[in-house]
Amino acid sequence: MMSVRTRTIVIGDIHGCLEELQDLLSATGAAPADQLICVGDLLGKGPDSGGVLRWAKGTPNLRCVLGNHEDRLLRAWRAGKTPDEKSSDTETARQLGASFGEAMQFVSEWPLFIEEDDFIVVHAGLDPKIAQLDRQSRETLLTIRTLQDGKTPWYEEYSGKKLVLFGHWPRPAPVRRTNAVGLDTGCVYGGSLAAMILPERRLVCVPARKSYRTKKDWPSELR
Ligand SMILES: [Mn+2]
Repeated sequence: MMSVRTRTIVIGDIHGCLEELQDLLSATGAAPADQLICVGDLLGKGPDSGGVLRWAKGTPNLRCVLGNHEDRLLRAWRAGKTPDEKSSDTETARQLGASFGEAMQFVSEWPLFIEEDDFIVVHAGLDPKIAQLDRQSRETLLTIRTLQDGKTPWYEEYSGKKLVLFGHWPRPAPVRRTNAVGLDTGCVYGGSLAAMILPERRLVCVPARKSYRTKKDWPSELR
């Protein structure tokens, strides 16, 4: 009998792009036997955060790490406020509608990282000077892009053996290094939605149907 090895499909920042998510699941041939992991920022900025959240809740083979957008929504929810810090959060809450509280309850269970024998999934990245994952600060895990010089990407100094899969920093193409893979390819800005299939490390990207943000909101990396 042939042994069937479980695949893990790690998915980049979805930001409410439900149609592209469905395209990506088709392109990867995702099946219930696969383990799915999202790098966080499933919600916010994009067209259908409610639909993406319903998909997440209804997908038992999925795990998610927390993204900074979910974290900001959670903080507002815990403070008993409708998010108003940024207009895109207000729009996200509107898309979630009556299920906002239920959504936040669900998201509040997401961890800051997932560590397996041969990989780590985290939203933004790691401080390369700190070897232990559980000693990384919440702020770092959710938001790091560069080191303190403001220009060196954190992963250029990361020397760990374990592969880190991350999102948070939209780029025209995935960041692909021996021990770090960046999967935010700016779908919500009209780029693409990326996934990496493990253990073979195959990248799959599907193009965005359109840009869901006006050009003035685009990060400089995508202009
Ligand atoms: Mn992010």
